[in-house]
Amino acid sequence: MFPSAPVQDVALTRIETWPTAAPRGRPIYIDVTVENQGENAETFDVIVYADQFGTDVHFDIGDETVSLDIGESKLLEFVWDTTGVPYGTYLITAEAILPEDADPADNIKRTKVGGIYIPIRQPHVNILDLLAPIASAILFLVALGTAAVGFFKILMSPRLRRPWRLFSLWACYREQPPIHAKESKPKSIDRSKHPCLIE
Ligand SMILES: [Ca+2]
Repeated sequence: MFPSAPVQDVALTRIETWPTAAPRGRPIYIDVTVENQGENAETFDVIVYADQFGTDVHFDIGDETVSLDIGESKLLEFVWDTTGVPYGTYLITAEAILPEDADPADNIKRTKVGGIYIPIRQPHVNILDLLAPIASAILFLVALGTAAVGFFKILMSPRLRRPWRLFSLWACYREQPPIHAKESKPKSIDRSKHPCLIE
C-alpha cells in the first residue's frame, strides 16, 4: 500500500483594511493573514486586488510570495495607492494561489472598502484677510445706524411741514401740551419755543 500524499492546504484567515473609506489619494492599508493548514511546507503567491462595485474597474494592488511551514501563519501587509482611482465603493480581494490546495474555498477572502471619495481640503484661512471685510461691515452698520437715527429724528421733528406734520404733532403731545392760539395772545407766543402751536 502506497503512503498517501500529504494534504496541501493554505488559507487566508483574516483580511482587514484601514481606513475603510478614504478620500482619493490617501493610501489604504490592507492586512492579510495566511496560514498553512496542510501537512506540507508550502511556498505560494498571495495576490490582492480591488474591483469597483457595479463596474469592470479593476486594480491590482500587490502580490507577495510567502513560505510557510506546517501550521505556521504570517501577516502580509499591502498598500493601495488610491491616487487617480475613480470614486466609488470597492471590493478588496486577497487570494492565495495554490492549485494543489485540498480546500480551495478558504483561499479567497474579501472585504469592502466603503468608498473612495472626493478629498475634502480644509480651507486655508488667514485672519488678516478677514480684517478688511469685518472692518467694512462694521463701518457699514455704523453708517446705516446713524442714517436711521437721523431719519427718525427728522420724522419726529415738530418743525416738519405737511404732510409729515401729523407725525411731528404726535411727538409734540408727548413732550408738552399744545398751545391753542385762541387761548393766548398771538403776539405773546414765541413760535420758536412752541413749535407745536395749533392754528
Ligand atoms: Ca485552502
